[in-house]
Amino acid sequence: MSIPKVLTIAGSAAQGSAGIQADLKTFQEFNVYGMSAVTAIVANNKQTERGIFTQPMEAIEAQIYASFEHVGVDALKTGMLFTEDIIKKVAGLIKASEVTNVVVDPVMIGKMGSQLLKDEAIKTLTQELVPLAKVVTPNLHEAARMLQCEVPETPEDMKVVARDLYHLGAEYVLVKGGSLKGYPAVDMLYDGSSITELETERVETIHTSGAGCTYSAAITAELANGYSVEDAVRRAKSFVTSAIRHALSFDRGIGSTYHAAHRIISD
Ligand code: PXL
Repeated sequence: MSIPKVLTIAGSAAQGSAGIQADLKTFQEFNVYGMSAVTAIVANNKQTERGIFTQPMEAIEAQIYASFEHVGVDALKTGMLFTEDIIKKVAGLIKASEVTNVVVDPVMIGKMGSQLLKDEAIKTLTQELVPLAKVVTPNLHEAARMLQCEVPETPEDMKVVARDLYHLGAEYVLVKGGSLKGYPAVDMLYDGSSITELETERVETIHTSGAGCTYSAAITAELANGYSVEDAVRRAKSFVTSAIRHALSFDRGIGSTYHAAHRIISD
């Protein structure tokens, strides 16, 4: 038998809630075959001095080739890429691959405050990678950094940034309003002609680690499963909303979105 094949090119989040770990858990829930290329390992802790370990370029490239050569890729997403050099390498490999189901999650800062993209790399991300995307999925802070503008504070501001981001060359822009204070959890999907507003109730929780990774991984999986971008985004939002509503707490700090929530718990 055969199921759709999906690759994530992202960081490994050792604590399990975000990055590659969130992506693979999400892929499993959507019944797609998950593969990974680890760009960096994020393992912040109090015992060792360093917590972020960029992988050698040769290793990143080898992982991507391995997934293409052994399996094939119907859809892929990018997450934490960290440096200009990695972005350039990944963009070159995506271009050469002819994969069109490409989701770019412009990951910049982790929920615990780790810097996951170097400041000087934002320009390379917007100029070289975003134009290859079918969907780019910034949160409010990332959208503002990409456009060098103020962080959107209202749904109307979000529509403006969605339209501005479209000029960077992605086919669809999804601006995520998860951190929009005083409003429901509203996201704006723009396809170059119309804006679709996707709204769910705001879940009051601090345990949202991995929400962005999970959302973009779910979109990627559903594109591989043959859904249109709009349907893939709607289905992914419903999935991530359940994962946030039933988030896992570890009795210390920010807990994790729960990837099996939609399957285990009926709302
Ligand atoms: O949630 C953003 C994110 C993405 N990728 C990796 C991370 C994190 C947050 O910690 O560690 C690898």
